Amino acid sequence: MKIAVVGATGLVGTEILKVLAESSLEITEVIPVASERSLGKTVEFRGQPYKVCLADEAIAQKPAMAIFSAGGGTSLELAPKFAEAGITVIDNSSAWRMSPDHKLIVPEINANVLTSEDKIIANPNCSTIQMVLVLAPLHEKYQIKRIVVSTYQSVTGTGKKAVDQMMNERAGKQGEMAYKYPIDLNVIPQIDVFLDNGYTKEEMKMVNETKKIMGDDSIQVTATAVRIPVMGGHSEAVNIEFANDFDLDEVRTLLSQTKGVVLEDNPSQQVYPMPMNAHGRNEVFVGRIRRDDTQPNTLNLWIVADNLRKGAATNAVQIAEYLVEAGLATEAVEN
Ligand code: 2RA
Repeated sequence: MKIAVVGATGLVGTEILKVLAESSLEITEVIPVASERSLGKTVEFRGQPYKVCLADEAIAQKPAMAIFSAGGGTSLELAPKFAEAGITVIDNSSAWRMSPDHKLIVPEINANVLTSEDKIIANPNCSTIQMVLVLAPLHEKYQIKRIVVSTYQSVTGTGKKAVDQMMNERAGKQGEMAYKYPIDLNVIPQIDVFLDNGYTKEEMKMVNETKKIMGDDSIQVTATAVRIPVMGGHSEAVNIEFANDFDLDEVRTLLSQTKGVVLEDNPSQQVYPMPMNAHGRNEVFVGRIRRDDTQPNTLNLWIVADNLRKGAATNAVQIAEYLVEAGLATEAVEN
């Protein structure tokens, strides 16, 4: 099977190539796609160099699938072209996520809604994916009424320019700024642009995408998204009010049995999730599980995941694996 990676030279694109190399997909060739300014560059896949090409050349090679991580504008322009050629697109941008005609997928939760008609499939925002993976089994068991989440997000979520800004600041060097303010030794309570309601786009993604993935508009979500000078993963403090009461041991057991979730919850040994440990891992880590004593049926927990892995590349590759396993990419595979 041939697979295209659109935006192959970016931080997420590079991670997609790594995750693809580790995946169970039988890949005969990757087709790295980038903009004209990256032409001449090569990327590495399973030890082999592959020259980047433009979108039209990639479409002509008829890959089975294309994983996009090239921003919303590129996706709006190019994803339909790939789809029209029969190539299933898995898109990391926000372009299609809230479209009623497109599915928003976290494979462990809702891959079963996919059909062979779905030619552009949306990958959710990183901070949403890690939260819903932990909350979905709890919703099923106790029914979530309201979520209050505060995020502590890695600079890798912004991209290479932000990583460079932080490293330059640490080294005392001048350089290009990804953020309006210094990020090292600082905390910036703004991710993406502000909307009319006073929330940022990142915060509203968590609100709206959570309802769509969980298939339940009654879930109330309020979010504060914050950038911190960290690499390796996003962290989230989450307060969840349920309709029904829960037992803490039962919650721990449920989460320890949830696919893709790792329970790290042993306060007496100071064991809890941290981005330093989540870095490079495909799983979502949960700990600091405790009852919120200030109101009934309410739980606090702490969730960490590598935002470039499960928050982006891993989730996209898992969608691709599901499509192949479910026989939904069959036609394209035969191309
Ligand atoms: C961020 N959510 O961390 C974004 C990346 N998609 O800024």
